Amino acid sequence: MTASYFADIPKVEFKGPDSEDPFSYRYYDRSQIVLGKTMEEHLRFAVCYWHTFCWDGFDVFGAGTFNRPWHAGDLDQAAAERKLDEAFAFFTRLGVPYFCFHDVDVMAAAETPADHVRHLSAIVDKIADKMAETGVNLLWGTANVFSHPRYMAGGATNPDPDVAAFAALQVAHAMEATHKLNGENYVLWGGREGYDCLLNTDMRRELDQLGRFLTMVVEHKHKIGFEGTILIEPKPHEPTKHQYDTDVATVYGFLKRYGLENEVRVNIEANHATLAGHSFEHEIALASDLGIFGSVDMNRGDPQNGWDTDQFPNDLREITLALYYILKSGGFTTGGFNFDAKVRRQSIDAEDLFHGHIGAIDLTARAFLNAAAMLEDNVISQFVEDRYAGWKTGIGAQMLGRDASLADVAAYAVDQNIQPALKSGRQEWLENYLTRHVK
Ligand code: XUL
Ligand code: CO
Repeated sequence: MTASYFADIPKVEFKGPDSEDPFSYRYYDRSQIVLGKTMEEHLRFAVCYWHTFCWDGFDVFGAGTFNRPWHAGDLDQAAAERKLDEAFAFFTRLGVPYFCFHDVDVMAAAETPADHVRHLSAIVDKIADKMAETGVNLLWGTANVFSHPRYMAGGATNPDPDVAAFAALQVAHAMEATHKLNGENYVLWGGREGYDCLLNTDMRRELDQLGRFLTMVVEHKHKIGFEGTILIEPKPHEPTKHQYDTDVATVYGFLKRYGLENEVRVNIEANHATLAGHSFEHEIALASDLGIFGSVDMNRGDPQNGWDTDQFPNDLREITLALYYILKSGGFTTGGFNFDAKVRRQSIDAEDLFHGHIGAIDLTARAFLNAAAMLEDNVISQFVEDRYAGWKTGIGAQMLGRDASLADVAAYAVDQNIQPALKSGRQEWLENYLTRHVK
């Protein structure tokens, strides 16, 4: 057995905020108790397989730059196993409790349906052994129904039902693999479920195909006894011009239309939120208000670029706000923080993969501590509570309780000769409060 690609990297341990060691955590102390639970239990960090172990650094203008040993040659079972060994060497050195994968990330390449099933099942047994050996668990599994050329016009929304059938095969088997590996969630990201050109697209039909497909996925989950959460990951575009699962609000409307709002939640990705023209915290807060908050893909975009750059997060203020709304909603249940992030194409060394993850883990832990302090002193919640206090009694309560019609409310306004007083929204004061907590 050859030495691990990561052999020179030490196990990353917590050494406190003053540590000068780049391979240490300064804030992520997994056993520290905060708000009644350990940091590890709150944050539930996961490494994604695809960016870290599958991508070789290629971009649309140039070939791969990384030269990882497991990328040499065909992606057969031996290469898939080498990649698996290295992935678990990475997870354990980093000290994360979870990982996430797409079917095709982990298995030997397959072209036919029968080979797909065989190759996936061959690697799932090996993954199970690795998980048992290391104690690293599966946060979520998913199927890649967007990369293969057959999916160029979509998976479930394809004009050709045989392509949808191939997608069904992949999703059924990826969900069964997730179930077998005790995964806590199953994710659906519809990268090509959308359109490039409206002129060749029957949108009504495609939405019905997608609704039916998702219903079958939910039925299959119950049939096989998978108790994890099904998550849709919204994104507005890229690779398609328009993606149907645009953002949290759109996904909620879609789920309601097909009667699935109690069955499916969302996996919110920071860079997808910003591509949709929202802040990361907006998407989190809305999902939690709608009762569909599930999990998070951590990363960031580039403010000057209009695509999904999937960089590791490094903005403490942004992530503190995200953590605040996650904690306010009660925190994760089956979800967690998956780093759907990749090092830059010039960051070619093994250690670069560590720097990316260590920085992001520490940033998230630090943001979590900030957010926990904000939650404990209750200033924002109290301010918001007071701001809407009028709705608890009088005409506000009558409107909400449906005791008053529009005409009743109009009559009240005249009878009482109401003169609503202007009240400051205190935005700057609240922003200053947040700034004080970003530390
Ligand atoms: C693509 C993306 C995916 C999903 C899983 O933008 O985020 O990697 O997270 O398919
Ligand atoms: Co993602």
